[in-house]
Amino acid sequence: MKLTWSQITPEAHYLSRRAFIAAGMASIAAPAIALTGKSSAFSTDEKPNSFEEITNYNNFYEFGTGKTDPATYSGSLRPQPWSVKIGGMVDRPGNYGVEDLAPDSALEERIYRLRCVEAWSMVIPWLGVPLASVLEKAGVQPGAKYVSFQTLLDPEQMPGQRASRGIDWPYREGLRLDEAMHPLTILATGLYGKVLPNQNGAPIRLVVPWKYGFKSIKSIVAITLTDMQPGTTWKMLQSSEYGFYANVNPQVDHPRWSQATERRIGAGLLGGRQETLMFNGYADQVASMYAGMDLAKNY
Ligand SMILES: Nc1nc2c(c(=O)[nH]1)N[C@H]1C(S)=C(S)[C@@H](COP(=O)(O)O)O[C@H]1N2
Ligand SMILES: [Mo]
Repeated sequence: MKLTWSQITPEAHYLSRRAFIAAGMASIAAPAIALTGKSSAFSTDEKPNSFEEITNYNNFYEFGTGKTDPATYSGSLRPQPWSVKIGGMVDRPGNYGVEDLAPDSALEERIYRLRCVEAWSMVIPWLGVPLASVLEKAGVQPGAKYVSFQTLLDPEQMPGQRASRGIDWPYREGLRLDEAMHPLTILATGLYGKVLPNQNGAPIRLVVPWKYGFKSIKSIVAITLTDMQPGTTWKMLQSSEYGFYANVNPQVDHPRWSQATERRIGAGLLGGRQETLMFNGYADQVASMYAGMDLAKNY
């Protein structure tokens, strides 16, 4: 039986309250509502990283490229009210409120490994809903083959967008439809039993645990169903280094570094490196989607 986070740590509330204060402006804006999620057989029983680690070591270039920049500067993001424009090859296009796409009553707790392409990793107790449940609300049309996602474009709320950093804002990501419909793929609206902090992609972000972290796009404002592979930010920036698939694969190195091992954040300077697993340890669930594909070419 899987325990939920609150069952494992009765002191979670005390700890997260401290973290809440430590994380500064960005999370003070989030209401201190306790969210609960049904436990899931997809959760790992590995020890989650602390709330402090998860909310102070981030990649969110819209707020700067330093790991602490998102925690320091994301207070300018206004995650409420927020709607997601779902369009393209769907029966019911329109603007959907976050509370309708991911009602509190539907939330599941998914404790997932997150493996960044930069070779660090964490374990994060997300709260969210299957992306499939959201796509079913909009009604996917038969010809649709891909799903594309866009982050908010607003340099006033996201000052990092004033600098190009080679990125053609907004940040964009995409999945094949079968990947999008896979039960491991979620849209997260919370973590550690609370509303998603701004630095983690408030109010709603993608989580695809078998792919490098850059696929898990934050602060989503648009989801579009298409019949062509959509452009994706890191591939557009440097396609020789970052592909569309971006499946975690210890056998296919990044041109500038090995992907064979990873540094687990918080595991300590000495004991911190561990082997990276194929599909980030989710091979039993996802490998069949890539049967017959050359994963060295489709990186
Ligand atoms: N919009 C947007 N989404 C993003 C990013 C970003 O810079 N902008 N960084 C990605 C990368 S590289 C990683 S590793 C994860 C990090 O998620 P976390 O900060 O919640 O751990 O977010 C991904 N989603
Ligand atoms: Mo990343």
